[in-house]
Amino acid sequence: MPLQPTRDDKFSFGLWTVGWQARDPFGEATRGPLDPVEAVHKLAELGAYGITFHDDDLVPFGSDARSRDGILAGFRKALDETGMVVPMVTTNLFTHPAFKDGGFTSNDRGVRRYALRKVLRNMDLAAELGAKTLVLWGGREGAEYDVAKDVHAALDRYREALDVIARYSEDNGYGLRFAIEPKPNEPRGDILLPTAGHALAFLHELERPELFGINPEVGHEQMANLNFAHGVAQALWHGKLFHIDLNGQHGPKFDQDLVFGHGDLLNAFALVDLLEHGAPGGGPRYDGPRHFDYKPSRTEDYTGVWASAAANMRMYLLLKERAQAFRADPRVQAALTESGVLELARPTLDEGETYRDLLDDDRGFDADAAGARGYGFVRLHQLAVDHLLRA
Ligand SMILES: [Mn+2]
Repeated sequence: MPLQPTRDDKFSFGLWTVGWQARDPFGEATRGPLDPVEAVHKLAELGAYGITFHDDDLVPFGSDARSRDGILAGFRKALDETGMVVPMVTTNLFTHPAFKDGGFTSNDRGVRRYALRKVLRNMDLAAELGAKTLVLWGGREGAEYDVAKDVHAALDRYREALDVIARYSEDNGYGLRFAIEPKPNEPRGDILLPTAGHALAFLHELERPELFGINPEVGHEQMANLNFAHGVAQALWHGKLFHIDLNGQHGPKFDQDLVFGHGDLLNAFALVDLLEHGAPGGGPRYDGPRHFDYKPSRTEDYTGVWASAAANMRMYLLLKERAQAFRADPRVQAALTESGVLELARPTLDEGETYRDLLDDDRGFDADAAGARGYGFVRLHQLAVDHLLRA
């Protein structure tokens, strides 16, 4: 399988990823600014099909109408020249000091109203550029102090905002889908909707839940010490994997935003296997953009930035190739059967069987034999590792 990415691979990057100037809480920028037009050309050359952005990544906060129009014209020209698309757009509700206590859930009502206007205006731009998905990352929606945030009221305001956003999209015929991006903490001490599970539960309380899904990010779930592939499997099970942010993270620590696969490689293997093939016993595959939300490390110059962008795509394709070999291996299929992995897809009750029938059926089951059985999971896992290492 060729490791050169093509448009069919649907690789996309945030403008804020390759464009990150590597300013962190302890140090100044180590790289100069990147022109969005150059980002489009360079990513297209490397094999990406899409580029995404926060409103302020493309049109700097506070720009007047004239410079806005100029920037957009140049950006659109670059898209036309390269055939790059904008599959997703998102809104920055975190950089400006006004958002220090949040956007939709700020204790300040004026800020909440301003945040909503900012998102609605960004939806006009999203629709104009043909984006299908609006990602909602509420990085400042949260608190450092438990007594300083009425979480009940904050969730009411969160729901209110998302209901307004959905109505605006439907009334204008934009047909956008919305993807909530969970994160447990950073920049706030605690962020609302901290994990995939919280976001999945919340979206069912909205006026139009069918328009909402989630945008889980590898590092965000792993910061909470959760299994990312399991979270994605559950999102797929709910039909709610609307978008995905791929990157790398080493367990619970600050948000590292490493290249995809440069953290927990085994979990990345399981993830790509799941996205590409669906669950082993049957289930939906993911057909949306493979979106990289990483940060080229602060140690890199622009040569290193483009090398890291290419590394994300190469990593995905390598894992895809390894997952295909894993699935195609007859020894793996035999091990999956022996381990009962495939049997799990069989309903526990027979068709038409009732709990009465079940209660009557106490013959034939030997609890001691079941307790003595070996599942062979370690052998199965080692087969996966062998394939991953091309052993
Ligand atoms: Mn992200």
